[in-house]
Parts: sequence; C-alpha cells; structure tokens
Amino acid sequence: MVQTNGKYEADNIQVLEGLEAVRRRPGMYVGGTDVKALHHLVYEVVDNSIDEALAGACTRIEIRIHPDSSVSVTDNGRGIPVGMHPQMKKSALEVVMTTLHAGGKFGGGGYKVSGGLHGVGVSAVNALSEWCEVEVRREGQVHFQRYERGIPKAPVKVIGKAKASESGTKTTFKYDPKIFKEEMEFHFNTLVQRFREMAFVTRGVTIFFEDERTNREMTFYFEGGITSFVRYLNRNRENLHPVVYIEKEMEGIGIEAAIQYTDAFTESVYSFANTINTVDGGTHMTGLRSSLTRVINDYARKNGLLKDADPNFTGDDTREGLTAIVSVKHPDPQFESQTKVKLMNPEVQTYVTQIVGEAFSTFLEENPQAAKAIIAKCLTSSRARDAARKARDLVIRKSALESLTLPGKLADCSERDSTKTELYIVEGDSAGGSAKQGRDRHFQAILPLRGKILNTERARLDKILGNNEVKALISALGTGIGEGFDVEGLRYGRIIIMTDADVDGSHIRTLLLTFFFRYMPLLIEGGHLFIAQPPLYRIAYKNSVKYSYSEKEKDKILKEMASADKANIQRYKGLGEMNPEQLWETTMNPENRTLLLVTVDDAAEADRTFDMLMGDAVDPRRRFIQTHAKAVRNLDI
Ligand code: 0RA
Repeated sequence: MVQTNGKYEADNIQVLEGLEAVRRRPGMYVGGTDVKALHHLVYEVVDNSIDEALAGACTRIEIRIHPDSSVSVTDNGRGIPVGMHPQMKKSALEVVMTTLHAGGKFGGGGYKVSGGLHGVGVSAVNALSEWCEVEVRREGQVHFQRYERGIPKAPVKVIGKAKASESGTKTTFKYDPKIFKEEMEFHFNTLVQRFREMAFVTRGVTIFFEDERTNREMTFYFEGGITSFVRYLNRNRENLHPVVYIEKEMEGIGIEAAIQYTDAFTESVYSFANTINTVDGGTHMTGLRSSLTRVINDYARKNGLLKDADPNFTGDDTREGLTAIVSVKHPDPQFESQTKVKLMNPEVQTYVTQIVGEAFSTFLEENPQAAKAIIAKCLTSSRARDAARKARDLVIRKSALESLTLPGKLADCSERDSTKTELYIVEGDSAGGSAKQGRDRHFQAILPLRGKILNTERARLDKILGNNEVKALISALGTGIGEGFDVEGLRYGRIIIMTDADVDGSHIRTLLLTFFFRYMPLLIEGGHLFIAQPPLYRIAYKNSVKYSYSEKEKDKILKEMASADKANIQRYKGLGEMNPEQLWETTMNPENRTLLLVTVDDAAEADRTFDMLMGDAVDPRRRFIQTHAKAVRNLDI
C-alpha cells in the first residue's frame, strides 16, 4: 500500500482499528466463535449476492465448500465497483472489503435489502478469515485482491480479461482458526436448509451449492417463490385448497404471503424480512395471523357456520393445519435485537393485516368449498382443544395433589439442593437399571421411560399428557406444566436426556424435546435441559481401554496406536450394552462426560421434525428414518 499523505494514513489506521475490533470481539459482529457463527460467515457473503438478485441484477449464485474448508461464493451480478473511492483514495473494492458497514451503502442508489446478519457486510468476514480473495468481473476486466486477516496484501490489480457481457463477484475465504479455535466444520444440511430458504424468498434466483469435501451438490430454483415454499412444506400433507398467493407494495414496502390449509394438526408459519428468517416473528407475523382469524370468524358468522351461541374461533383454532409464509422487503427494517430474529416496524402489521385480510376474504367468497373445508377444520380443532384442556386440567390438578407422591419408577437422589441435582431420563428399563447402579446416588436421580409406549402415540401431542410415563416425568420434575408451570418447584437443576444412539433413541429424544419445547419452554431457556453423549466405540488394546464419541475420534485413536490391527473395537448400539461402571465412566461421571446443552433453537428444530416423525404420513417417516439410520449420531437435534 502506498501511503502518500497523512489523511490516507489516518484512514488506514481507522480501517485497521475497525478490523481489529471485529477480531477482538467477534461476538458483536457474527454472534460468537462457535460453529453457528462459522456458518454466519457464509450467510453474510451470500447475503450480498442475494441483494444483487433482489436488485434484479443477478440470477445465479454458486457456493462451494472446498476440501480445505475455504468457501467461495460466486455471483453474476454487476460486480463490486472497482473505481477509485474519492475520499479514501483507493479502490472502492478495497473499501468495501476492509471497512465496516461499507457493504451495500456504498455507491448510493438502491437500498441494501437483505442486510446480512448484523449488516456489517463482507468486511467482518474478511477480518475473521485467515485469508480472503476477491475477484470482480466488470467492464471487460478481471480485478483481484487478496487479504490476510483482513489486511490487503497489495492494491487491487487487473489479472485478466473478461467478456464484455460478463460481470460478477467471486469471494473466497478461509476462516481463521485463531478465531474459530474449536475443531469445527461446515454442515451440509444446515447450509442446504438456509440456501433453500433464500431461493424460495428470492424468486427467480438459482442457487447452486457444492460440497467438494464429499462431492455432494444441490441446486435451488423456485419459479413460484413462496408459493413453491408452501407446496414444499405441505408435500406430505393433504391440502384443503390450492395455495392462496398475495403480493402487493405499500408505501415502498414489498409484501408477499402464501397460505394453504391442510389436514395436519400443527401450524407451520414462517416469516421473512429482507430474506432473513425472522424466527421470533414480529409485526408481519402478527398481521398475518390476526387477519386470518378475523376473516375466518367473519365469514363463519356471515354464513351461519358459527351460531350466535358459539364463541369465536381462537387464534389457535384457526392456525391448526395452517401453512403460510409472509415475506416483506423493507427499506428500513427495525429488528428487536442484533440477531435479527424479530421484526418490529409497527406499520408493517397494519399493511399486512389489510392486504392479507382483503385477499383472503375474497378467496373465501369466491371459493365456498374451500371456505367450508377450512371452517370445518377450525371447528374440529376448537372441539379437540376443549377436550384436551379438560384432560390437561385434570393432569395438572392431579399432579398438584400428588406432588408429594413421587413416581415409583423414579430412583431419587439424596441431595435436596436443586442447584446440585441431576435427573437422567433414560430410555428403557434395562438401561435404566444400569444407570441406577452406575450413578452417584448422592446427586443423580434416574427416571426410566418405556419408549415403546410413547412411540405408539401419534398425532396430537396433547394426548401424551395423559400417558403414564409423561405423568411420572411431570411429577418427578415438580414444576407443574403449561400455564401452571413454576420453575421454583424444579427438583433438579439439570435434566439430562439419555437415549440410545439408534432410530428409536432419536425418536424418543425428539419427542421429549418437543414436549419440553411446547410445555416447559422456560426450562430450556433457563439452561436446565441437556442431552447425554454416550460413546460410539470402545477400543481395547492390551491393558488400555479408550472410548470414542465420533467416527473421527475413533480413527484418531486407532492411528495413534502402534498396532491398531490388534485392537478390539466394540460398537455400542445401545446403552444396555454397557455395564454400570462403563456407563458411569463414559456418560455420567461429571469428570469425563460431555453434555450437550439444549437451546431453544434445537428444540424448535425437534418440534418441526416431530411433525414429520409423528404425523400420519407414513412415507416421509420411513424416508427420514432410512436416511438417518446410518448416521443417527449426526442427527441435528
Ligand atoms: C455496490 C454497488 C453495486 C454493486 C455492489 C455493491 C455489489 C456487491 C456485491 C457483493 C457480492 N456481490 C456483489 N455484487 C454487487 C452497484 C454497481 C453498479 O451500479 O454497477
């Protein structure tokens, strides 16, 4: 870099300070240094290309994970501008790559819609990369610059010719292992899910994704945008009518919604703001939900489907079986927090309510058959909810009465201070037996659950409240449930789910996570719920025994052994194959064990999976079990 005057130098110092700030406090910029943050690096770069697509300037985005875990993102947009930046006296490209917040605001014209996770742009990714290279095709030339830990190695230079018709940006980065210290890798499925979402809400863009580590690839293109999204979500459900699609612009805000009712028992409604999945919803979500409830009630009253004596349908009644997407593009989105998971702009609620209300009301008027089917569904769900409420009240009252009688199956611990105690929920009586013998009975309690009983229950989760196994769980926890939940009553500071590493085990774990997610979310938020990690292999050689918790670790252990061929390798299929000492040593002893803390995100994911596992559609369940049977340990919980 040539530094010609004091001003230039000062600017550069500022740039370095900016990038240093990112490296010192990655949490502020990409949410941390864990595997989640690692994935955010990719999203941040792809978001920039999505912006080009939203501006109508890009039709194809290619993402590649290379064997060395570097990632490249290539688009056919206009290319990041490369001209001299008048104030900074260097290439605009360099400014974009090295200055915080310079991303889309640069160059005027057009707002940056997707915004990335924290809107810090690609420069934050650059700062957190061991190295990064960018290649821009524009005006017949290929421009190039390389950075190491955010610092340019040389000024932008022309490295070749491009066709006049050709333009675009290619960014390649290798995350910095000095920042992302733990051993971690990109998850194909996590990335696939995100790219699929991006393709759905950015109609007409093709997203090609290739994982060169495993030679897997996928291409997403959805001509129908969010209508395709709804069809995709409902692919295993019986729908009650064709997808209702609404698109309108109001006061510069683009609003799109797609709605379809099915015979399912659950609600699948997703909301997006500037292509970001707002998992905590917000004003667009509220607008959509409230307008549907209002329109359905109005229609039902007007057509005599609800009698004068009947109460209105509640929001819950009108959401059972609902699959919908609402997606807004806003020039100035307000989010509740840095993590952009909840949209706060109040005007959005007004507009969405109005636009969706009008369109859905028209749809019902013009399609009386569909209207009748939807209202019949609401009636069924309203009655079922009534019955479930009564059943649940009974359980709650009973468990209040029985609060002093702990379930007979529970092997309690002697410690009473709940900050020190742990409850292991163990699948099956035989593993339960080993756990009871292997535990430290001073602070560890064991509750065996018979999985088969839970397994046969399908459809409504409400039903499982009546199940004896679940009742035992509720009274062992001591918190009550649902609205009556009180964390003060919690008898164990840690609740640890311990299931087999097989299909049934993951099935039961999913069910338990769903149960906690829906009925005791505060328990998850309070950081009380964990998943035990039993080992996958026991490797014995001469007098030494080692346990490995992953394939990778097993290979590593074998490699380190002098004559690995003589080692005795046992693959654990279930907890029952371990004797009490082994179970203690590997999975329960706080000195050796690893526990996975369950986050609300994990549980929400389980909740979605639950739908598929427990729903009535048999085919997808079989497919899910087959595709995961080989790698149950890797099942994203
Ligand atoms: C600023 C201005 C223009 C395009 C871009 C940025 C741009 C950024 C990225 C990041 C990844 N891919 C990108 N493609 C474009 C508009 C430039 C013009 O008007 O020609």
